[in-house]
Amino acid sequence: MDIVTRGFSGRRRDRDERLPPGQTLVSDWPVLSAGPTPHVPTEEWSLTIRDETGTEHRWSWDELLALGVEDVTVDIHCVTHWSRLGMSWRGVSLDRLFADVETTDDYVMAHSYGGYTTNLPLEDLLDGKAWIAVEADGAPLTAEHGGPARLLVPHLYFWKSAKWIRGFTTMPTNDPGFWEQNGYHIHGDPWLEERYW
Ligand SMILES: Nc1nc2c(c(=O)[nH]1)N[C@H]1C(S)=C(S)[C@@H](COP(=O)(O)O)O[C@H]1N2
Ligand SMILES: [Mo]
Repeated sequence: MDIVTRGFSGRRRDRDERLPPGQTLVSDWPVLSAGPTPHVPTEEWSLTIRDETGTEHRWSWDELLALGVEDVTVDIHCVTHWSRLGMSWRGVSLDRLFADVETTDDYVMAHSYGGYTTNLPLEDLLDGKAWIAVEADGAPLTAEHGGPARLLVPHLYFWKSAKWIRGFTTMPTNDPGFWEQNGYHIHGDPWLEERYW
């Protein structure tokens, strides 16, 4: 990957303040996938939230977009020490999806096409903190970066941003997902360097 040294847009001090401890800026966008890339056509794609009663809330591709897309500019931080600042994304806020869901559970497991999982407290997904992203850098998400849609939770390390998202299951306890079972931190705040445990 290219490490940014000079000429990156933004004042150096501003960049430094936005870079969590132990992170290095990159100018390209590395691909990190634990397995093969699923290819899911949007006509076959759906997103499901399953709550503790077994009730399933489901959105087709068109239904997802009909909830309303928004543009966000955020920084992303990978636990393998690279960060990208000021990335532009387009997606649907998780607030819109969970508006319909009544749950007393405090946690969710995110599930992806292909089998990847990652766990999150519900409070890290709500109040404008997370999106189902469908575009990045002004173009539809490529399959390698999680298209047609991925979870985007920019305030946590990027392994929490599940590519090829297919849904969420609510959970009463914070059960570990794929990387969390393999030594990554249960929460993953880059400002606290919650990398491994
Ligand atoms: N489904 C799925 N989502 C995933 C991964 C994965 O292997 N499978 N890798 C995670 C990790 S470790 C990172 S750093 C980011 C990488 O996203 P990118 O390849 O778009 O940079 O996706 C995260 N989401
Ligand atoms: Mo990662």
